[in-house]
Amino acid sequence: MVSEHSDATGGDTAPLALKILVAGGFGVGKTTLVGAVSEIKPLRTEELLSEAGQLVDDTDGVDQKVTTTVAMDFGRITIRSGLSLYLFGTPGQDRFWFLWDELSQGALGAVVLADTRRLEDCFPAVDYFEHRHIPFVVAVNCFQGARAYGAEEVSRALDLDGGTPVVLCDARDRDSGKEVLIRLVEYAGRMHTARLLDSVS
Ligand SMILES: Nc1nc2c(ncn2[C@@H]2O[C@H](COP(=O)(O)OP(=O)(O)O)[C@@H](O)[C@H]2O)c(=O)[nH]1
Ligand SMILES: [Mg+2]
Repeated sequence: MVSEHSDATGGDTAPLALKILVAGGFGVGKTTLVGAVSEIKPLRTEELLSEAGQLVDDTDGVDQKVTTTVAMDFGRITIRSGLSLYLFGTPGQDRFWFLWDELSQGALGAVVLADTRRLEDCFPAVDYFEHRHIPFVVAVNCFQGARAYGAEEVSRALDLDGGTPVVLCDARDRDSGKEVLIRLVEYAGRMHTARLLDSVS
């Protein structure tokens, strides 16, 4: 967790900046989500899919996708006065797994984006955060043409631990993305508090 203590008066209003990861399969809308909610011009490291990459990157079911995020997306959003979130979109392809351990250092929690047409693509991200006890919410990006599933169905299909929130969203919509982030901050806050209480009891 990154926190700034720029308040010279030492009041209790020091701005808080929390680190959030945005994960999920290739083409699920991570770059779109970070771009939609970010107040700063999102930093992207998109590259045209090279011919070589096209042989490895599975673009089945991903419409008109010609770029891929090779390292990560970065953005910032102020949730309320004094509380900012720094968003790190993790690379979607398995060959970039090695970056995750670095990225997840100090993260409050994660958003796992899911597309119900290719739900299995988010299994690795779900496994990763479950194993490391990093709080996460699953955000179902409701693509046009995809059959609408309820949050309950998605939760069962992913075999999530009870309590892990599932939120339906539109990654292109700022308010929708912000709602996902607020759910995550609330949920992660509860999880961290519960762990803290456990550790002292
Ligand atoms: N129809 C629709 N298209 C979307 C949505 N989110 C993303 N896309 C498109 O899906 C493609 C993949 O999105 P992108 O954000 O690059 O995926 P990433 O690989 O997870 O970063 C892009 O062409 C987006 O414009 C959505 O909610 N609805
Ligand atoms: Mg991307």
